Amino acid sequence: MTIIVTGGAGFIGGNFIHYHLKAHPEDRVVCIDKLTYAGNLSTLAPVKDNRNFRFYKLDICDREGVYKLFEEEKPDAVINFAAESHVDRSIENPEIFLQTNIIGTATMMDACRKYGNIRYHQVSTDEVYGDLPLDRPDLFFTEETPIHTSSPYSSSKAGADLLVLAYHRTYGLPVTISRCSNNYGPYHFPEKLIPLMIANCLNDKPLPVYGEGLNVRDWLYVEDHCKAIDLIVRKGRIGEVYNVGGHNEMKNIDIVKLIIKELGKDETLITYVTDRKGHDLRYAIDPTKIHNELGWLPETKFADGIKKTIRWYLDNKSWWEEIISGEYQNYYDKMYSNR
Ligand code: NAD
Ligand code: TDX
Repeated sequence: MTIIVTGGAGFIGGNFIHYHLKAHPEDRVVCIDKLTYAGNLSTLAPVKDNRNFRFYKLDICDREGVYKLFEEEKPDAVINFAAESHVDRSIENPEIFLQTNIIGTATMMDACRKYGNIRYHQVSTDEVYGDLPLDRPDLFFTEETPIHTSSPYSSSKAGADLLVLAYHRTYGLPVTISRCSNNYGPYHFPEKLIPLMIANCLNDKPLPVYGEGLNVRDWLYVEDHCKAIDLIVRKGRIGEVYNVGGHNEMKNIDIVKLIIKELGKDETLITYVTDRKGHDLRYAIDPTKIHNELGWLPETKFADGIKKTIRWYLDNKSWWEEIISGEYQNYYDKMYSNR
C-alpha cells in the first residue's frame, strides 16, 4: 500500500511516519509538506534514507502540484495531518487557517475523487466540540456532541470536518475522521504548552501561564494517537467519526509544576500572564466508540510519557535550540513581551 501523509514534517505527522514505517515495513509512505515555520526536515532525518519513504515539498492547496503527485505516486490512501495548528496564531491571523485547513482539505479530497475514489482520513481535533465547564467533571465529548467552536483555529478544523462528511455523502468518498485530545511527546514544536515550558525551564526563563492556569486539557502520548489513526485507516467504518483520548485531564498549572519538579527548577519561574482570548476551559474525550469498535486503548501513562518527553528534549537539544534561535524569537517577543 502507498500512503500519502500530509504535514509529516510537523509534530504528529512526523511521529506517525516514524511509527508507520516500523509497524508496516511493507508500505510506502509519501510525505508532502509545505515546510511552514512548523515543519522541520530534521524531524524526518531518521527515515530519510528508508527506501519506502519519499518526501515532497508541496502545499496541500496547490491543486496542480497535488494532482501531479497523485499521478506519479498512485496512492491507496491519504492521511491529512497538514494544518495550521496553533490557537494563539489563529487569533492573531485567521486567514491562513482558513486557507490551509479548509481549502487544503478540499484540494486533497478532490484529488482523491479524481484518481479513483481513494481512501481519505482527516486528522481533526477535540476542539471542534468547543469546551466543557470546569465544575462538571461528569461531562465528556462524544461523537454526538454538537460542533461549537471557540477560536478561528477550531472553526477552520470544524469547517474541514463538515466538508469531509459532505464529500462522503455527496460523492461517496471513503472517508473517516479522528478527533483527538491534546498530544505530547518528541518533536512537539516549542510554541505549544509542554515543549515551551520545558525549553524555558532549561533556559531559566519565565514560564508564562495564561490566566490562573486552571484550564484543563486531556493529554495523550503522541504514539497512542498514531496507533489510533493507523487502526481507523485499516479497520474503521467508512463515513464515521472516532474520538481519541485517554481520560488524562490535567490543569495547566499542574503540568507546569510537574515539569519544574522533573527538571529540578524553582516555581518562582512561573509568571501569570494575560489570558488567551476566548480561552476554552476544559476538554475531555469519551473514547468509548474507538475502544468498543476497534479495541484501541492508550498504552503510555502520563507519568511515564512526560518523563520520556522531558528526556527527549534533554537528549535532542539541537532539534529545538535551532528552532527557538531563529524566526521563533520574533514570534515569542510579539506574543509574550508586555503580556
Ligand atoms: P504542527 O503544526 O506541528 O505541524 C503541521 C505540519 O503541517 C507542518 O509540518 C507544516 O509545515 C505542515 N503544513 C502546514 N500548512 C501546510 C500546507 N498548506 N501544505 C502542506 N503542509 C503544510 O501540527 P501538529 O500538532 O502535528 O498537528 C497535526 C494535525 O493534528 C493537525 O491537523 C491538528 O489540527 C491535529 N491535532 C493536533 C493536536 C495536538 O495536540 N497537536 C491534537 C489533535 C489534533
Ligand atoms: O504559553 C502558554 N501558556 C499557557 O498557559 C501556552 C502556549 C499555552 N498555555 C495554555 C493554553 C491552553 O489552555 O496551555 C494550554 C495548552 O495550550 P496549547 O499547547 O497552545 O494547546 P491547545 O490550545 O490546547 O491546542 C492543542 O490541542 C488541540 C493543539 O495546539 C491543537 O492543534 C489541537 O487541536
